[in-house]
Amino acid sequence: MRTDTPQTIYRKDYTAPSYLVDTVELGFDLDPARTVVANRMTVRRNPASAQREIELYGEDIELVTLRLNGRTLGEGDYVIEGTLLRIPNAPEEATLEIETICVPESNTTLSGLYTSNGSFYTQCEAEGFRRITYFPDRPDVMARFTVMLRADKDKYPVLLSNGNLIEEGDLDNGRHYALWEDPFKKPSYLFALVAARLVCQEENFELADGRTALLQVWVEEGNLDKTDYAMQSLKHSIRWDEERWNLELDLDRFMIVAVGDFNMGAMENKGLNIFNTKFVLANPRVATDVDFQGIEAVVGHEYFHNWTGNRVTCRDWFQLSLKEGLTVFRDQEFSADMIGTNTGRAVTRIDQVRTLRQAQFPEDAGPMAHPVRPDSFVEINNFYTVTVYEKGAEVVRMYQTLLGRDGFRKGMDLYFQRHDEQAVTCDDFRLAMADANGRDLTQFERWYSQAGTPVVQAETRWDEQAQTYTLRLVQSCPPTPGQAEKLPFHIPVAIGLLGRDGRDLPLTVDGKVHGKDGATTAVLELTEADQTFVFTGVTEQPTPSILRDFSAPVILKHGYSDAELVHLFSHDSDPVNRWEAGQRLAMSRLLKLAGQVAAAGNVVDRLDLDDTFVDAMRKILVDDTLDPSFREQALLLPTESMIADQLDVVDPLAIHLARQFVRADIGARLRTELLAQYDANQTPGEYSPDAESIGKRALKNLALAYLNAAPDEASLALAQKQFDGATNMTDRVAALSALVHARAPAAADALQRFYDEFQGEALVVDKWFAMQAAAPTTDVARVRELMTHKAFTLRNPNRARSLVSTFCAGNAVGFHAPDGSGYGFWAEQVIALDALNPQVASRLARAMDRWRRYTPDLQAHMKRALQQVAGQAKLSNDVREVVSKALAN
Ligand code: B3K
Ligand code: ZN
Repeated sequence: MRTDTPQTIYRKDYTAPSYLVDTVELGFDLDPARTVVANRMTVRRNPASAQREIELYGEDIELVTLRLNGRTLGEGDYVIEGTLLRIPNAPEEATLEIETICVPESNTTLSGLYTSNGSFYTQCEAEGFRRITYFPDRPDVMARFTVMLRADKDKYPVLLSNGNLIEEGDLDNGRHYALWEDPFKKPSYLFALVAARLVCQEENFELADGRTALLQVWVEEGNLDKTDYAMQSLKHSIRWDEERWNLELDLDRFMIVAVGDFNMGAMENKGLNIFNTKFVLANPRVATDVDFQGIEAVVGHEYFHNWTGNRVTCRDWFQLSLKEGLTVFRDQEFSADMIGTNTGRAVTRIDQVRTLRQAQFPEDAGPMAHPVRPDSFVEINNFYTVTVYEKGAEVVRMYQTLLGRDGFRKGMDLYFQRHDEQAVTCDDFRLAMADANGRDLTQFERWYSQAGTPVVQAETRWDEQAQTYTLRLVQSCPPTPGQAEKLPFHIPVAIGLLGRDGRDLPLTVDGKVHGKDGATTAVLELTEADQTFVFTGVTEQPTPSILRDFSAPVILKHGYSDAELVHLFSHDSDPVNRWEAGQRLAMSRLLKLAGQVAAAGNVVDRLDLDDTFVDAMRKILVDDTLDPSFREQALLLPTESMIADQLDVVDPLAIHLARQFVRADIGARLRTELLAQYDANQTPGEYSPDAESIGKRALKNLALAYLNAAPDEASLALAQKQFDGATNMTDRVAALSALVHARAPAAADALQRFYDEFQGEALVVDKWFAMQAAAPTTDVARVRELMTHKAFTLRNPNRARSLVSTFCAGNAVGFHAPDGSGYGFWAEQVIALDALNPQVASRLARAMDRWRRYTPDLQAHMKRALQQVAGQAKLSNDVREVVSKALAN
């Protein structure tokens, strides 16, 4: 917790490290109240640096001794300023021996070495290693690590660290030891240790080159019945990386450890991935389909980091997207390949587009907007964002769209060939792509340097006489903090033209014939601010399907008529744009209705939903030729946050009421069809998280939700019956949530029964809190009451998020109560959490990001709450950065 003025760090100020570290030997005497860390490292001057001082970082640790080449250094030999320890006049080469003490049991930040349920875990990315020992804790210093762990054998029977186990044995006083050695050099942020009472599921797995690797999934006793899916996902990940990228596991042993107290999803420490239990533990009884999918994606993601992140790492934290954007792209492709079918791939793509619109576009339009490769930060932990991750993945995807799959693969191969075991930059990646394909990707760099979501405006004209179709694309990008003017981006625009019969027309653009091999999508390259493309041989007035597969993270504007959208919604061969047409139809209705509700003073009165829209939805709903998973996506309305994003003045209640009206009206008018789909998409028999079953359950449960949006006795009974008879968590929570959202009289009883049955399962209790936090019937008073529940604690990130963050970020009606009580609650919780865990607090703080967009009354309340937090004398850099950027002009 700091009280000094936070410092801004700039990318342009990067300098090479003054000293390099060749080897590090760490010795840990683990004790929750007083852990002694002995660190011996060999360092040498970096020829690439003009700086002559050794620079080490340390935070919240007590320095006991510091020796240089055997000589103990005294006060005058080194300088400590804040977190920086400098040793001037250091020799070219040196052995440094440093002893420090830390207190894991009182480390509530969950960064560095901490205890969870009595056992030891670490989290070092981004700058947690300095909370363990003094070190040049920056990603461009890569060293070989050897780690000796010593701890009480009874309490901590399992001692793990990175790499290979070299030796283990017993010591005096009931203690034991384990010696680990990581054969690869790595930056300190990838260091990890675990000392715990755990059990594991393990397996020997044969790699492509014939070697076998030992795979282990470590969990607390009692959770061994929930490790199968993580293990299976790990094996699939290893195989996929071999087959798609020719990348092999480079270790003899690969471990995953699940821990209940964890700030984010998981961490890719070399050979010892540490995971939030949420992304490991699953069986049908406790985990939903979405949980299973999350596990596959995150296990994949962390495993894929072994090459994109670990073998090739980041030069500095501004380059974070080099590893995160690329690894998200890889995990997205993995998930899509695991499904295999075309629609399956498209459904994963639609999900990605929804995430961008739900979270990234708002970020890009708010006070925390930053480029994929930021230019500055106060606290790097604030930059593990949807922009760096998800928009970063879109940027990587655009290379593949521009270069083709083979071209992209060549670029990847060259990237590894050039940069294995190096710490590099986003530019290095871009250059590998360019060089491997003989392409100039200079302009493409702007995707890394310019923030904000580009807007592409499309105008079209068909000339019957000349049989030409002209497409004019005009791009612009709104200003973002620190960037008033933007230059044109290099945007791949995938396009197809639909004929009157709904089929794709053959394409000839600017003299180039596309689709020789039957493909009827062309990838246009928009590089100018205003550019025109001419299609020739167009014999009929087409309907344009622009930005197929969401070929770029932009906002596409085009004056589509309802008739054109219905045509696309019924026929587009590109499933993503087919879905998109439905979203456009829905959005125009939602915006109009929200306006009407607001004008009537937030009363839902005489609203009307047109037949065109309802009929279009009906047609998709009953179309058995379409996968249920696609139909479910097509029937999902844009979220309240996506609607808000379209408005200059946001009235959250009006949006909610309008959206509820549409849901209820669809529920009532499509009752027969929804019931039929409910019956047709049952998945009897043993639960399986395969894509087809997941799709069926999703459509069935969406039908249940629609039916209960305007509930009658029969729909409520259906939900109750599903709740009572559910054999898996997906169906159970869907039914419970239908009852809760319908304000069913039986909801309270169902919630209680749910809690009673699952109170021993922490992850299910999180769902129980989250479901209540998100219900529009839940107000601040109810949240406060839930906070007094014996199962609630702010100290566990998952639990704090399940109730407090879900309410603040996922319950617009309750949070934006007209009296400002939601904001007062927010301020209180941000402050309370900040004292415990700045990273979790700072995430919560972002719930107020877009406060300037709300109605004047709400804005005034929000500003007061922000000022209340900003006015705290003691605040972490994390929260300080977020609230001061929100308040800045
Ligand atoms: N690399 C970690 C995230 C670390 C977050 C530090 N605040 C997980 C991941 O992206 O795989
Ligand atoms: Zn990652």
